[in-house]
Amino acid sequence: MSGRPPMPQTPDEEPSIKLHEGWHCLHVYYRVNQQALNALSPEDRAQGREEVGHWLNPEREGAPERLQVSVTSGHRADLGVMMMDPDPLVIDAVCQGVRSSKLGTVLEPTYSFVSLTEISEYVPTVEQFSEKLQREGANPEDDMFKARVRGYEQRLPAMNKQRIYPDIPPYPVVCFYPMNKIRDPHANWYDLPFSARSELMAEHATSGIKFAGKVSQLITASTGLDDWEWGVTLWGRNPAYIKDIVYTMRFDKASARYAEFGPFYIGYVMSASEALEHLRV
Ligand code: 76R
Repeated sequence: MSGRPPMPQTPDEEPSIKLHEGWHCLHVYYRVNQQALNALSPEDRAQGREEVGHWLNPEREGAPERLQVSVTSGHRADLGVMMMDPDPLVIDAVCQGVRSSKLGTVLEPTYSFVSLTEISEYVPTVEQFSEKLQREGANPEDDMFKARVRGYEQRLPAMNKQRIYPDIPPYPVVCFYPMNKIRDPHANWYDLPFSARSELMAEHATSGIKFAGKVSQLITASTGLDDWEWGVTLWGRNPAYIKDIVYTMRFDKASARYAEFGPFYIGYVMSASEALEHLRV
């Protein structure tokens, strides 16, 4: 039994590639091919920069709802783009725009990750929040108890909106990695009852909240869409906080026992034109 009811589905619903709730999300990483860059005439290179600047401009008319560019450290990629939109083809159009530009041979995609925003089934409802306080010994007649429940009730809609229609925080560092919860015979997440998973996720959330104001996280779901179950996007006020939070969470049971991780991408946020300048394109 999961905590949240399934999304509304009606038998006469129109077929659509848009979601009932939430956004499509794509992380795509590019490497600069120096040979292809050397082969461009100065005119084509200038035109390519303009075209890519156009496609990767979040202010462009028709741009995805969210678009963030970063320069990636290490050999895996040079440039990262994260996009979110109700329409997956609006996101794909950016990829096709970059590919078909004069820089199309220069910017080689090296990695991508397809996912959807979601409200996790482990986000406590107001009732679950209130029950948890009572289990911890709070008295429901207390004014303090009532204030905490009311506070949660007031915060929850905005928190849920941020989970499915996220604003990107104004932090300079962005980290992305995919992850699974394992299904090993000795530790099978999917064999645990909801109550046990919920408890582990509550411990996980408590450890995450300690990084409020330093790290902001977005979990996007990818079962059926990509090779891993979730994408983890972390934005940091400083790269050290990214290291600290990921290390801290390794000790949470939900990660220590049940998580496995894919490749990590760490990048520094900038505009497309700043990124192309930095990459000497
Ligand atoms: O959304 C919420 O804030 C409610 C509590 C919460 C949920 C349900 C939460 C809090 N997370 C949730 C779900 Mn998380 N999270 C990760 C990673 O590196 C690792 O070990 C794990 C990668 C990080 C760094 C992180 C950070 N979280 C999830 C899920 C989905 C599970 C499912 O639905 O089955 C995954 C895969 C996952 C992984 N998490 C937080 C954080 C932080 C910083 C918080 C506190 C957020 C806050 O309230 O400020």
